[in-house]
Amino acid sequence: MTAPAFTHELLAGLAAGRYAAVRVPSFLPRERCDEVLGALRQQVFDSYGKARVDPPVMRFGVGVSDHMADGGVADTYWKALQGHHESWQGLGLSFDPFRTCREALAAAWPGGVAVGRRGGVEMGDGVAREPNQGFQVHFDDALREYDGDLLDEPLIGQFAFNLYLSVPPEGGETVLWRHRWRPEDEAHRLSARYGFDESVVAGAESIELAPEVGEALLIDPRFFHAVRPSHGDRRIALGFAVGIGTSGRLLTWA
Ligand SMILES: O=C(O)CCC(=O)C(=O)O
Ligand SMILES: [Fe+2]
Repeated sequence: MTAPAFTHELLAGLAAGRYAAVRVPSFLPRERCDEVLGALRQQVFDSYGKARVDPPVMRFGVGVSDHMADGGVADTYWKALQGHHESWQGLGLSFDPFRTCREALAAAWPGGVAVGRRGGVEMGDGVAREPNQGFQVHFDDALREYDGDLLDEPLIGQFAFNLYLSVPPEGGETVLWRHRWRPEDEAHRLSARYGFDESVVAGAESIELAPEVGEALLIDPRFFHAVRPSHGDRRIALGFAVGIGTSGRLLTWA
């Protein structure tokens, strides 16, 4: 579904499986995209843990996936988050882009939106990700990645939010398959990595989305998805995970 704004009906429809993806073109005005992108272009990006994320993906900010330990979250995450907030504040932006994104979701969701907490402490609010060589076929599901609940509040649904700031003239498509993880898919897992061989989605119906600058995209990341390699320019998106909590609130984390 492509729409001028996120609405309750669109988010509910995505959670229920009525829609594969919800896109809002021109979600962020061009001046604001340029402001964030201009600031990010001055920064040196880190890369995700190279053993797990190969081909490498660059990022600015801290994501919990690099700090998973024994089915939980390592102390290193909470320490790294301090640097994360300093780095983002250091960009000197005139607005908080993650807050802007949360507010747009809150306007579409009666229960409101908050940054999720674990052990009473706020999780990270989002990252800038740059998968120039693509993301392998994978799914994201906090219920499978962590023992018990990642957040203090259990989740009954999940979304992945992306806001595209720079897209390549060629490549960089997001591909989504009508296929959710099942045990036999493990045979297709690439060893020690987050991804799967593309044979895992063989025969499944798919949709390919070429992102545009300023567009926001919500998907249910429990469906297998991938990002194709980019050609000709950087592919930079702001992203965070969104859960539907049992209280009815949306809870974000990165
Ligand atoms: O960059 C994208 O379009 C999708 C990235 C992704 O894998 C996610 O948001 O879970
Ligand atoms: Fe993903």
